[in-house]
Parts: sequence; structure tokens; C-alpha cells
Amino acid sequence: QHRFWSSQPVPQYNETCVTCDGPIDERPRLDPASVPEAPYPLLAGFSWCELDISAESDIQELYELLRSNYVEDDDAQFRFDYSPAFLRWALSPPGWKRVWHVGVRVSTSSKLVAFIAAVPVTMRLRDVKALAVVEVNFLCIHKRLRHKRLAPVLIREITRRAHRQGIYQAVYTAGTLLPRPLVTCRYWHRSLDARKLIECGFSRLRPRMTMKLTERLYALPEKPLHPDVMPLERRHCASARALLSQYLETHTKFHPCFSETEFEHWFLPRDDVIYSFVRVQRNTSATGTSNERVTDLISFYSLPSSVIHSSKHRTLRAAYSFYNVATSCSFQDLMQDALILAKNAGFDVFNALHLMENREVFDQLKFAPGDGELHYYVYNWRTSVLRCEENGLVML
Ligand code: YNC
Ligand code: MG
Repeated sequence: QHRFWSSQPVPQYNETCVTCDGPIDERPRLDPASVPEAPYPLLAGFSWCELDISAESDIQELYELLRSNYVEDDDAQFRFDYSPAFLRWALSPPGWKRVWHVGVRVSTSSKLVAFIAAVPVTMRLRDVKALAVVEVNFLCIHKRLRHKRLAPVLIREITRRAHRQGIYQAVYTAGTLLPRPLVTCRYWHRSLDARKLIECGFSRLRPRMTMKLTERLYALPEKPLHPDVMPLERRHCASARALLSQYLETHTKFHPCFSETEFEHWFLPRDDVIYSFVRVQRNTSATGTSNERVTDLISFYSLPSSVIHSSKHRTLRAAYSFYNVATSCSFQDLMQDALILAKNAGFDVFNALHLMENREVFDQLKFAPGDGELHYYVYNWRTSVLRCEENGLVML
């Protein structure tokens, strides 16, 4: 029973046979005057606001709302702890709009108690090559305001604000099952600091295994297999983007299409936020000019979690696989280098979703399946479900 979602332009659970892909509700596009000019009414005592992510104080308020109230695992042992620098990066890709950073404040105290954000992205979905959509993320309601049907108000308001800018589709992911996933992908985890993961309750010592043996099982070489992997720099971006676009185009059916400026935003390394590495091939032409071609791309982002109940550890440092493409070596060797680079950067665990080609290397590289599943959704679009391997979108 979905009081809200059954009223929205999303496929319902019982719709299975889809013959043609396209929008579900064309009215807002065909009749923009039907989109309200004014924000949706809120509960009495609360008001809408727009956060200014360039202001330290607003980023700090958002950081604290999320640190105390955002996504937890099922057993409430860990809670995402996105850093202020990460939030600024996530919310300001090329084309970002302040009107899409929507907060709710208590009118009297001005305290920030809820948030939802959208950022622009161009998606390919099957045969539709360039769909302008928003990615919706960071929906959060303060724990004391839960179960008051505020989430549908936030979702309707961000939808109205997308419509006002001429955007009629959205992509979003959630651990919650809603009508109706385009695809569902499981998280897999690779221990980097096995002792710490066990001590803080993230993983358990397997039967007949000692701590020493477990640490040895997950030990990694000190240096990457490929000594020439180097941090991505601006001069690599055009070639790295070409490599990634070509990969996504041929291997997946649902993926973002990065412009050059978007690629630079999402991939240029930022400490404790996004880590990207490349291998390049140098070619010298007959006339003596040399150029560099990126042959392999590794990337992962940093998303720590607060450890809610441990006296020994306060945060778990997790690296999340972003986009990885191998052409000069095997995908498994590339991902092994990703693990080594993440370990050397101080991460405790490397997480990756079962999507693109990731599943093929999980067993050999000693990943274990997690209990979390991530559902992918598209708002106002009808199409049939995808296989995990056809999914080429990694969200933050
Ligand atoms: C969720 N995650 O089913 P029904 S993910 C969407 N995404 O509606 P209330 C959700 N809908 O079933 P609460 C949802 N979680 O009756 C719940 N719902 O139809 C639906 N948690 O509202 C739910 N962040 O206000 C139900 O629920 C209705 O007070 C109930 O608030 C929910 O960012 C929530 O997990 C999640 O802060 C805000 O529990 C709260 O419980 C919370 O009574 C911890 O709401 C943090 C958390 C969610 C992370 C994310 C993606 C969000 C996508 C939203 C949908 C976007 C649609 C596209 C819009 C643009 C369109 C265009 C163009
Ligand atoms: Mg509520």
C-alpha cells in the first residue's frame, strides 16, 4: 500500500510487459501553466529555504542534519557521514541550481530539519540517447519529524522545482522498496582493515578463523601491480572521458553522459572525496609530436560511516567503487590496484555494487556480499527492467 507513490507517474509493481519506452505523464511538459508557481504548503510552524552551499555555515548545517539523521543500516550500527567537502562536490556539478537545494526550517528557531536535493544529469536509457533529468539525493527528515507524511511534500516540491526548469524525469536510488525498481543491485564489501571491521561489528570472525589468519587472508601487496598508475590530472580528462563514454555506451543501457566539464568535476581528485587514477600510453608520431592516451581508469569516492555503538572506533572509512575501465590489463588486475590504492589511502573497506562488470571479479578479489540492496528508480518513465550488468549509473 503506497498512499503517495500510487499517485505518482511511476510504473506499478504489477506492470511487467512494456512494449514501448517513454514518459508516463506528459501533462506538465505539454501544459507548463499547470505547474504551480508557489511552493507546496508545509506543516504549520515550518518554512521552506534554499541552502547556499558556497556558504560554510549552510554546508555545516546540512552536514550536521545528515550526520545525525541520514541513512543507517538495518541494525542501526552505522550511519553515513558524508563530509562537508563531499557534500559541496556532490551538490555543485556543472549546471547546478540553488533552487534545487531545498531545506525545511522550524520557523521560530530557523533550525534545519529536512532536506532534499536535485542536480542535473544527462542520461542514456536504452535507445533514448540524451535525456535531461535530475538526480535526486540526500532526502532527509529529522528523526523527531518522522512518519508525518513530510517526505511526500518534499518530493512534490522538488518535482515542482524540476518542472519549473523544464525537467520531467528523475533518477534516484534507495534502500527502500518502492514502485518500481528499474534494477536492484547488491552491495559487496572487500575488507582492507579486517581487524577494525571485526572490532566495530561490520564483519564477524568466520568459524575456525583466527584474527591473524583473517588479516593474512585479506593482505594486499604494498604497491599497485601497475607501477605506472597515476592520479588523474586535467590534461588526461579528454582522453579519460572518451574511454569511459565508449565503455558505457557499449557495455550498459542506463548511464550518465558526461560532458567535458562534468567529467572534470566528477573525476578530478579531491582529498577525502574522490580518488581517480589512470594509466596512459604515450605515442610519438612520425613528425615527433607526442600525445598521451588514457588506457585505464580507476575511481572511488570516500563515504565514511559513524560507528554508532563502539567504544573503540568512531568512524569506518569506506571507499565506494565509482567508474573503472580496463583496456590494457584485465579488469581483475585493475580492480586489485583499486583495492591497493584505497588501502594505501587509509580506507578500511572497499564497497562495490553488483553492476557493470563488477560481479566477475568479486570472488577472486575476496569481496563478500552485503545485506544491503540498492534499488534504482526513474521518475515518469516507463521501460522494462534491466539486468544488473546493464546498469551503468553509480550515484553518491
Ligand atoms: C525514499 N527513500 O514510501 P507511500 S534515498 C522515496 N524515497 O510513501 P513520511 C520514500 N520515498 O509508500 P518518513 C523514501 N522513504 O505511502 C520513504 N518514502 O506511498 C515514502 N530517513 O512519508 C514512503 N533518506 O514523511 C511513503 O516518511 C512516504 O518521515 C512516507 O520520511 C522518509 O535520498 C525519509 O533514508 C526517508 O530521513 C525522508 O525516513 C526518512 O519516514 C529519513 O511519513 C533516513 O514516503 C534517511 C534516508 C533517503 C535516502 C534518497 C532518494 C530520494 C528520492 C525521492 C523521490 C524522488 C522522486 C523524483 C522527484 C523529481 C521528479 C522530477 C522531475
Ligand atoms: Mg514525516
